[in-house]
Amino acid sequence: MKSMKTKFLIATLLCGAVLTPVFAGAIKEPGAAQPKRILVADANSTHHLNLYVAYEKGLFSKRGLDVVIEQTSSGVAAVVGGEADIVFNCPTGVITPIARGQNITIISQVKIPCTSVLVVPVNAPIRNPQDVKGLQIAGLSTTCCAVIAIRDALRNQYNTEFELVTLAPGAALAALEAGSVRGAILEEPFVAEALLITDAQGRAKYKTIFDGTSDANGDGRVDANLAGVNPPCRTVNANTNFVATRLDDVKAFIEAIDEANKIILAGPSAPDIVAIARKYVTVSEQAIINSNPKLGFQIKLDTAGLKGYADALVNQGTIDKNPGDALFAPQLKGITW
Ligand SMILES: [Ca+2]
Repeated sequence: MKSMKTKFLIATLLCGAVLTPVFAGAIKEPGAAQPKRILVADANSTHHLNLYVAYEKGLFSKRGLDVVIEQTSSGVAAVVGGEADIVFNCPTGVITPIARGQNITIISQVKIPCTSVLVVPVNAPIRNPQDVKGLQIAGLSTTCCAVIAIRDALRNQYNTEFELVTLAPGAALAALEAGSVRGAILEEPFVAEALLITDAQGRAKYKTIFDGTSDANGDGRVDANLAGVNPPCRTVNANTNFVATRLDDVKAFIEAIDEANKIILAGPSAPDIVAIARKYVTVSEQAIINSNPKLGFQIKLDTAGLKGYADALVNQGTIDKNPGDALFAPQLKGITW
């Protein structure tokens, strides 16, 4: 418990350290005459495709918003510090600063469900959840929603723990290929990318397990999804002062995202949508085509599911108390929750 807190603190400090130069040129001066500018701190992901579609198709600009998307891996810290206005992020990474009283709030869902699953070699000797005990498994971080959910389920339901090797998705795939990890918790489109990898005979090298659709032990029964049923994925999160002082712009931003959601859902693998995804994320075209239909974009917050993540963070000792409805911006009640 203590080590997790310490690790989080170190990560936060590191984020702060790399953050400054990224946003140094983008900090808005008080009273500067650009009331419609919204700075989004973003770490490229097809799970933020609605942001890119809204931007590329002019859905922000037609509402008079000047949205600027800055790439960074420390977007939550940027929003907490007020250097950026909005960040699309895994909710568990936002619940912690909210619980600590920092200046960030959840304003909208991005999508449901989380697409993260356990990917293993097709011949892996893993038939039941207990078989992952002690194995080295790659995952994004200890605060990734899927990693938390899967670890919680293994610990509580199967009295089993694996050894998490913290790796970004591309590195996790490489580690799987090198045989240095026995499995990886991946999300789309990296799951799709892994499933496209074949051996010299053209046979698939990897499969997904314990995902609610497959049967790892061959007993004829589909195995439960260790990450839960329809676990909520990313949320749109904003600086609390920004929401308080720019509510009309916040509402226009959410409206543009909602319009982008409808465009994507009407044709998730349409050529223009796939092209936008590939402009922001380095992944194969086929993986985008295969995975985009699994991305359930919606603005309505899964408040129960998100509060459930807060419970998991309390259980693992990351936060002291579940903020409950205080996770969500009160100004957006009746709109996104
Ligand atoms: Ca089974």
